[in-house]
Amino acid sequence: MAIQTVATQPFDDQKPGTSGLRKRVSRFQQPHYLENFVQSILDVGEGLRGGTLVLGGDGRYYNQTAIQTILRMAAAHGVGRVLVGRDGLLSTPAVSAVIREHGAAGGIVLSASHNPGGPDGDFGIKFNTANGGPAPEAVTDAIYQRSREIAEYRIADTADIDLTREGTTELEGMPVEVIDPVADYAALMERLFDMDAIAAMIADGFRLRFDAMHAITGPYARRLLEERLGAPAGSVVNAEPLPDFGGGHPDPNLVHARELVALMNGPDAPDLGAASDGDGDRNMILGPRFFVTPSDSLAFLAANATCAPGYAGGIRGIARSMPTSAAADRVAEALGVPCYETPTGWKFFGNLLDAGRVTLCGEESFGTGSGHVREKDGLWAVLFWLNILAVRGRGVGDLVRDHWQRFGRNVYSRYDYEGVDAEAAGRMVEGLRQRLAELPGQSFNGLTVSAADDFAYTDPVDGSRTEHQGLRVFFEGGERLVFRLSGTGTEGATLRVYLEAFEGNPERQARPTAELLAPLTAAAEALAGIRSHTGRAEPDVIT
Ligand code: VG1
Ligand code: CO
Repeated sequence: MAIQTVATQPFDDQKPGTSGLRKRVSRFQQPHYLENFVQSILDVGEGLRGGTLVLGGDGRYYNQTAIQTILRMAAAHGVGRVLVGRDGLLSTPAVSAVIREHGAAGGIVLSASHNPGGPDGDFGIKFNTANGGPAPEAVTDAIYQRSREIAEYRIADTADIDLTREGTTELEGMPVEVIDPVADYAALMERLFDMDAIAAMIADGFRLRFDAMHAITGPYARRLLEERLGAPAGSVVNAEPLPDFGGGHPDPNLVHARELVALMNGPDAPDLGAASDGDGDRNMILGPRFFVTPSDSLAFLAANATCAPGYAGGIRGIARSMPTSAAADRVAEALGVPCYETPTGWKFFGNLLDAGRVTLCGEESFGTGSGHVREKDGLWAVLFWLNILAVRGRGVGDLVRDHWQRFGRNVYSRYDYEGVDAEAAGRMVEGLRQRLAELPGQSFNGLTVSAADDFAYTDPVDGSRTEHQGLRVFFEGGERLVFRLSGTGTEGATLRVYLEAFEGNPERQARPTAELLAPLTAAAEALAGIRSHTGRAEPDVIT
């Protein structure tokens, strides 16, 4: 047997964050770094020995090297078989779909998602369990513990496997099946949406633009939007996955999806604009001169879910991450279904979905999804929107404005201060945490605090407890501020400030977000002293 046992020493920084382990490529390239973490996953993941492992990534730099290493280690570990996407590609939602469709014990996704790629960019590894979802905290904690004590790993000493062609090869007795990365996912979408109605709308002249940002969703969007639904060639742009995402930042927001935003704000805007991120789980939805906030998108999909065949029977409930606006809560209340508030990160939705308590989930960070997989799903959200537009026959902006009239508008913005000094950011958040108890009754820029806390969550299904998930400050007028530090960055700290106010007056609802939030923005500065702590006058990204 060509299995080698290699002596190694633990690294002390292999603690997974909000979504997997993310580091600079150069860190992953250090001898044994990748192998240590992969061995820790293999040791902790249940049912992998003798079971099926799904493997793929977003095509970023180091994807190809890492895939070959993981295949060799899986063989050495005694994994039963590996399903790997052709060319080593699989989007995050596709990994989830394949795990579920093929009864796999788990999956490994190679991606740092919305973080930039390339030799000087970031790389990442996520582990998903048998339900298709991100490993819950108990599992990621166990992986981290394992990484702290690892002394050796095992790897097959074999040549690279050809991943360019579909079919099965053996690696030290372990079958490696190279699969079409799109097929299972596309079949799932066919079951959920009225593709013929969408195709008819497109044939009728409805125009769309999908920006894949040179990341993983290109092949999926081409297959579904252009080939299946008949959108003209060129409707999907930047469709070729590139190792460095063409030098861009594969984050579908108003700053990084610049070209798309300019098109949608211009005179010849198509009817729908959309973009997705590095690994295909995020989505941004735009109408002509209209940006749909992800929080509103979740609420809108919930209110209109029965338009799509896959949700014709209605939804069981909604879950949203804490920083996400309460727009979805209003819809849940109107529908008479529960709405859960979870910590940031998709891993907290898995139990609620598995228990059948919710159908739709969402985050303010351009993430929406449902029980069809256990991940957020960018292209799914776009198809859902298209299905609703096909049924309702009106424009994006009109429909959202109608939604606000009916439910009121949760005016919302997120400010990101990226790459700030980690100690300064930590001091700011810690200082605020110390003051939480004394805030109620105090006023900032004329807004009086009604309550403040450090968000903690007890999972209603398994009782697990998660603490310190963001500082919440509520005001008497219904406004809310949230402060938290990102768990996905790799350089310094990213401070996120989430601002939310409620506007029930239809006359004022269409006013610009920044104008409606101006008093709260000033209150945030007065309360937290963001400028003096971070040295930043303005955030890097406003969503
Ligand atoms: C961010 C988002 C969070 C999302 C996570 C992973 O985390 O805020 O909502 O689940 O990224 O998304 P953080 O800790 O940086 O705020 V993805 O598409 O980058 O895997
Ligand atoms: Co992502």
